[in-house]
Amino acid sequence: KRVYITRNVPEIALQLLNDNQIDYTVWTENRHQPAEELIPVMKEYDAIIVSGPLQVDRHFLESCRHLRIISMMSVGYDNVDVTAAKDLGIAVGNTPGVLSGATADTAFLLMLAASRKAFHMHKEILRGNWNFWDPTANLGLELNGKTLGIVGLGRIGFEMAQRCAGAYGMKIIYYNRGINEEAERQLGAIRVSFDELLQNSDVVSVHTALTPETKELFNKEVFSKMKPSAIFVNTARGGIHNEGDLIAALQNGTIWGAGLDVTNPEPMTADNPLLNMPNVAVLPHIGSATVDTRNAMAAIAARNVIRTFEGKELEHAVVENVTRV
Ligand code: 8YV
Repeated sequence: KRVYITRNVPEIALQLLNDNQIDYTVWTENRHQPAEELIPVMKEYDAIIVSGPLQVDRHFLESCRHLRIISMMSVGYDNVDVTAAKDLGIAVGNTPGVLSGATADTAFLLMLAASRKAFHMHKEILRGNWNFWDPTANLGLELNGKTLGIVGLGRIGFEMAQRCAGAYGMKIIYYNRGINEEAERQLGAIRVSFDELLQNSDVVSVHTALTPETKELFNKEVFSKMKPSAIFVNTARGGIHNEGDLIAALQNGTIWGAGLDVTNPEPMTADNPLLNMPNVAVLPHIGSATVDTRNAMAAIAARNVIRTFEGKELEHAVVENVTRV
């Protein structure tokens, strides 16, 4: 049995594969290997551990003769054609739960950094502009007692809501397909329509998957319904906002600020106007990037592969393990 691993992964994953006498190849070059380059190689492999933006489409899957599982080292799987995997009898695993705290920390950090223009101030100091103090300069917004609107109240959204309710007594409203009883009971969260959320939130934080329904959900029209004092936070997927519309909304004062761990496209270039806006904080997709979380993600990704070879159910399945058709 052989496993292809698309990026360097924490040692724990390799240890688990070694312990189970499973051979693996790790792509170690410092660039993402594109699908067309990987396809000819994949004929030799029974499993793939995917980290990063590899496009796993129907053509890719049809070309992998022996593939039994796509083991995502991520919670998101928007880059995988799940229907094609199902049709071809290829399992798909992911790593939910273990990254919720770290990702919510990143959302919280970005919200706070945007509200106090922290990244911009840091840049000014690096430029030698420490003495730009003035009583009317550098003014941010406070979060205490404000309203947080969560779009997609799953595990990560819940952790973000918990942090904001705990730290600032923020009122939590949410837009979600279903009711989140735990959030309503524990945090007094109130489920509202999308428009109500936009109109009433001081911070809108996105925690939903990228799907055809959420693709560019945040566009010119949607930003125009938000408060001019609102902060938009996206730690989910860059594809959920239209970046041109976001830039325009920030430039013309439609909304106040933004905190982004994900951009559209990724990577963003250094000349992106978002990087020069005082009220905007940007990070390079580091939501789950802590030692503890990445170890936990790598271990689940490896165990999902091992369990597939043992004919067992996956630890976390997007497409359950079935005999390959
Ligand atoms: C990963 C993520 O870092 O879990 C996700 O969906 O976006 C991140 O945790 C990224 O997908 C690389 O695997």
